[in-house]
Amino acid sequence: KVDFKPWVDQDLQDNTEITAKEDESDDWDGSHEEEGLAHVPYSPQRYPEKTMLERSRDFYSVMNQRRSVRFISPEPVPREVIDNVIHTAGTAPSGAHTEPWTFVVVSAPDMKHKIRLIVEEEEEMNYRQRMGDKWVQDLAKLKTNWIKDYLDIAPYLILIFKQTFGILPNGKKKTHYYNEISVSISCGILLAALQNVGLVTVTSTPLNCGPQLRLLLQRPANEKLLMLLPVGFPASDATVPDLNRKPVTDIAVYI
Ligand code: IYR
Repeated sequence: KVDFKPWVDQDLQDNTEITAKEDESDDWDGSHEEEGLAHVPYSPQRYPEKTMLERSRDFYSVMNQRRSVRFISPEPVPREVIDNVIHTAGTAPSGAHTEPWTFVVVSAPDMKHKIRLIVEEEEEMNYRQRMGDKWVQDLAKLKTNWIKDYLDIAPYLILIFKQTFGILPNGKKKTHYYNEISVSISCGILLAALQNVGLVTVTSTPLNCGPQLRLLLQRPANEKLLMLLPVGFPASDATVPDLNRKPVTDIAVYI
C-alpha cells in the first residue's frame, strides 16, 4: 500500500505551483543589495530575576487559557486591534529576513460567504473521501465536521499566505528561504497576540481549498494558503472539548 498522506500531499498543493523547470530559469535575482547593511547596537529590556519568574508564569497562564474555539460571536472587534495583532505577527523571524507572509483580512459578509461555500464543499469531500476512516475517527472526539458556521459569523477571517518566492521591483524572483517555517512562526505569534487581547480562533488548514481561495482573494501565484483563522470574541455559549495538556516533564528533556 502506498503511503499516502493527504494532509501533506494535498493541503498545500496548488495547481498553479511554479514547476521546477521554471525555477531553473534566469528570472532569479543574482544581486546582493544589502551587502553593506549596517549593524547597530541592540540592548533590549533586561528584567530582574524575580520579574522574569513572574512574567514567565503570567505569560504561561495567559497562553494556557488558549483553546481552539469553533463557536465565535458575531460581535464586532475593533479594526485597530486586528491591525495591531497582524503587526505583531509580522515581527516573526524569517529566512534571510525575507518576511514571506501575506495576511488577508476578510470582513465583508459576501466575501466571507464565498469563502464558506468553497471551504464547505471541499471539506465535505475531505470528510467523506479524502481523509479516510482512520483520520475521521481520530477527530470524532472533537466533534468537528464540514459545516463551518464560523466562516459567516466571525467578524474577521484572516487568511495567511506564504510567499514561496518574492518578486523584486526589477521583476526578478527573490529566494524566500524557509518560507513555510517562517510563516508558521508568524502564525504562532499571531495566535499569541490574539490570546493576549481575549480574542479566539481555530487554526484551520482547509485541505484542498488553497488554489480556489487564492484566486477568490486575487492573490498572486507565488502565494500559497497556509492557514485560515476565523477571529472574534467567543460565543457566549461556546464549548470546547475537555482536553488536557501534557505535563512539562513529558514535553521537555534536560540534558
Ligand atoms: N480540516 C478539517 C478537519 C480537521 C483536521 C484536524 I488534524 C483537526 O485537528 C481538526 C479538524 C476541519 O477543519 O474540520
